[in-house]
Formats: sequence, structure tokens, C-alpha cells
Amino acid sequence: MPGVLPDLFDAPVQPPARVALGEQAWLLRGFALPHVEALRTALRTVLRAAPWRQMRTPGGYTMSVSTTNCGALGWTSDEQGYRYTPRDPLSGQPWPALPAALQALAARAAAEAGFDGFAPDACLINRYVPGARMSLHQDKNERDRTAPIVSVSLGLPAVFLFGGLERTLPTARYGLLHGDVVVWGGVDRMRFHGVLPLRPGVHPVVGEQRINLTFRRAGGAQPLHSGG
Ligand SMILES: O=C(O)CCC(=O)C(=O)O
Repeated sequence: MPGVLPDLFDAPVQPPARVALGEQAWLLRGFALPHVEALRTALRTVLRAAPWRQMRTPGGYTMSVSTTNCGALGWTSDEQGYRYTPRDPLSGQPWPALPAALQALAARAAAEAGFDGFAPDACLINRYVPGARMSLHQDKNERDRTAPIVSVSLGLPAVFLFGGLERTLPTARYGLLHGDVVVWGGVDRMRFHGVLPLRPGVHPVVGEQRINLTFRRAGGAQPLHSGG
């Protein structure tokens, strides 16, 4: 029966649109692709007010990523520790506002992963150049840990490490591509995670770098939804 079997074998292999990283943790492949231009425009606006800087860790090391923030609260690190601040310590000004389009994207991704009503008040933006990495850590500076974390990747591919609730537990590795979104919350909210050193390359849209935006609820509890 010509024409039957060849169709089966010729079908392109589609990567799964959603990959379960845990009970309440998902990798949403390409979820941000329709919003890349909005993300890049927002990033340019944020950078004019709050340029990249390499923060120092409490232990006195300089982080390999460059960082900025937008939203009511911005994540900051220096010799005094890790914390969220309402103002950019470089300028003394409030962090640039979180653009509505980005807030909506983060809320949609969270809902897709089972977390309705996500209202981020902080967006940490990290820039990785080749060799830059993020060591294994837990996100624990946020007051509201009932809200998930939504992480959007742009540019060069990276290897994301997703571990357990103890640093020593084994980590799984996931390739993160331009436009991918990872969401973790609930029972997976406190899982250790990190990024291996970025390999050199040139991304056709973003160039020789990777940009990661993580949306969080860093201040008080999420607004209550009245429903209906
Ligand atoms: O760059 C990433 O994919 C993860 C970033 C991260 O772990 C963080 O900002 O806490």
C-alpha cells in the first residue's frame, strides 16, 4: 500500500510542548516566542534606567552574570547579603516599572503550569556571556513562597540544572532554548537550581549572549481573587 507507511515515517518529530520537571514544575517549550519583540523592547527601556551591573556576593565574589531588575522590588546582592529593595542602589531611583505585557506573559505561563492568579512584583534579569554561570541555589529571599517562579530564556542555549530540596540531591539537566519558559512552584518551589557555564555561540536574534528573566512575587502575599 504505497502512501501509507511513508507518511508515518516522514512525519517530523515534534519536541514535546511541555516537559514535566516535577510534580508542580514545567518547562514550556517556546511559550515566549510570540512575545520576543515585546520582551526585547521592554529590556531596552529597563536598561536605559537601570543598566547592567555585576553584583558582589556576601562572600566577596563578583557574580559572572550581569544583572538588572524591573518591578516594585528588585533583587540585590552585595557584601551585606541578598535581599529585595524598592530602589536601584546604583541610581537611588525606584526600579523601572514591570511592563504590563511582561506581567501578562508571566501570568499566562504560570496559569499554563497550574498556578492561576500569579501577580509578580519583581523581575530579575540576568545576562550570561560565554562562561557565565549560576551556581546551584534556592530562591529564598521572597516573602511569599506560595507564588511560583516563572523563568523566561532568550538567546543562546543553556543547560539548566534542577535538583531537589537539599543541595546534595542529584540534579537533572535540561537544555533551555530561546523562548522557553520554566515554571516551578508548590511542592517544587524550593528546589535547588542553577545554570552551567554558557557555551560560546551567536544567536541570530540576541547575539553572543543569553538573557534570562525571572518573575517572582517577592513582597507580601498575592492579591486575593474575588472570583466570579
Ligand atoms: O538563568 C536561569 O535560567 C536561572 C536563573 C536563576 O536561577 C535565578 O535567577 O535564580
